Amino acid sequence: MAGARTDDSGISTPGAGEDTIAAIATPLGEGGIGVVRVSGPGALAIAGRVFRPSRPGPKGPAQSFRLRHGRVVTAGGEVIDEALLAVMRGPRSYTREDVVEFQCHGGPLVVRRVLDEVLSAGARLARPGEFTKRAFLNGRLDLAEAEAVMAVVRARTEASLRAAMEGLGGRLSTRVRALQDRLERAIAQVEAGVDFPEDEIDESPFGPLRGECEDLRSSLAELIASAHTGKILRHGLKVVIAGRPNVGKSSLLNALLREGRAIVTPVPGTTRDAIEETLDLRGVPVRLVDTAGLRETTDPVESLGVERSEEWLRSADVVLAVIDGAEGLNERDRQLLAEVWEKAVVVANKADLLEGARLPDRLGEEIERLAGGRPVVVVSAVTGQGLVALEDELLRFVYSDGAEAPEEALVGSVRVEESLRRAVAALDQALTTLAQGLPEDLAVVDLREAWAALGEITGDTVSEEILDRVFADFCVGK
Ligand SMILES: Nc1nc2c(ncn2[C@@H]2O[C@H](COP(=O)(O)OP(=O)(O)O)[C@@H](O)[C@H]2O)c(=O)[nH]1
Ligand SMILES: [Mg+2]
Repeated sequence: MAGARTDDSGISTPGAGEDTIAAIATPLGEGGIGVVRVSGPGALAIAGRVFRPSRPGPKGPAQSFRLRHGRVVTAGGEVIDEALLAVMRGPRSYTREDVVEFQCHGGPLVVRRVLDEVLSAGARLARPGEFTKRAFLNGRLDLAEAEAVMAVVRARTEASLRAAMEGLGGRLSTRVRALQDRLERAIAQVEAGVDFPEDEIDESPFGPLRGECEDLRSSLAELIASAHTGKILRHGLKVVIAGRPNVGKSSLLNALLREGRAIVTPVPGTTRDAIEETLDLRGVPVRLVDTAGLRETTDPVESLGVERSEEWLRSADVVLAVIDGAEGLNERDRQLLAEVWEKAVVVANKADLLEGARLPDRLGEEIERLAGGRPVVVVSAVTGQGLVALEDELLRFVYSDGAEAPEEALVGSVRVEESLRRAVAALDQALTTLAQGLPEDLAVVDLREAWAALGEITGDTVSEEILDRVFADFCVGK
């Protein structure tokens, strides 16, 4: 069993596993099997109390990694279910504690009753993420990997899953630890230099440290840049479809959702003023928002609606500024383009009504001028012309210099991004100190701070508060 962990900063986190926790690990509902998971020092004893094997097993403790068939029974001897019992003794288990799992029939009531029995036999109900938290506290996963567990669970598209699996495989953690090692070496060198200042008097002592700090800083900046892609792969690219009435916004949404492109969320996130659907666009989750009613009123009293639509536009990663290619621009189109061009893809719809299915030169030139060189795609929501090109444009927003493929999107969490930014700020401070020609040992404080900020990513230097925040986001039973 793990004791309390204490790190250099003196922050201690309570050891996992004084008690034994239990939860339903499968979704509630009808299914092939339902799993009740139990972890902690009492797991085996609890299994002994509620589980009657159908055949007498080997004497002594149950064998690890063997399934046993039997029945789950109440204290009074009533049979609740026929089940398989899996025993995974610590430390070779998910939490590194003794773990048992009951594989029951997958009905909501039967699984619930098995859990109740396990709780009466001495376990306590697990909090969300508590199994993974124990895995972290017992050193099986670091904090970045623990976060990746939930990213894997939540992934709904191929690229999202690939990025999450990189995190679970420890790629981010490895990179971060390597940077921490370099910081440690730099600190050690400075401290050695401080102890023996006369020895090094002739060599320019500030040069190498400054170079190393700049190098570290750019490695961190690269990781931060990958957060752009990482966050999109976790939360979806938010694409807001905007334009005046009748240009074909709703038709465009439907065309983009057409067969072959799976809708990720079966229930559309409908709000009063917009419809949102998440679709799988070549492996990338894209949240398409049709701002029904966006500026569809000329009534100034309805300014609330306008404010809302402004909010939608602000929150968008990309705005599809839809115009009617056959009608050309009016004042409202021009206003919209002026407002959103920076993150816009201009979509000239109704190409099927255009001669030769292309924009008249003068219209094309005006759009070019208004949209400051942003991409213009000519489409038809009716015939499907131009939709593939539009998708290409959308995907261009996903990958960046920091990450050109899902595997490179190592940073997907805001928490990690914040820690990286704090490490960069500390290095900047160190660089300022060095640039001012102040003694190197003054920069050591900042280097230590950068080191500690990086340690928060893997959880080596982390407060209980951050831990609670990370695991509160988990599902029960994970
Ligand atoms: N010919 C043609 N008509 C279209 C196209 N897209 C939409 N429409 C028509 O334009 C009208 C308005 O479309 P709608 O999607 O409701 O526009 P919204 O008000 O911007 O959501 C409807 O009658 C659509 O059938 C298109 O690409 N070509
Ligand atoms: Mg509409």
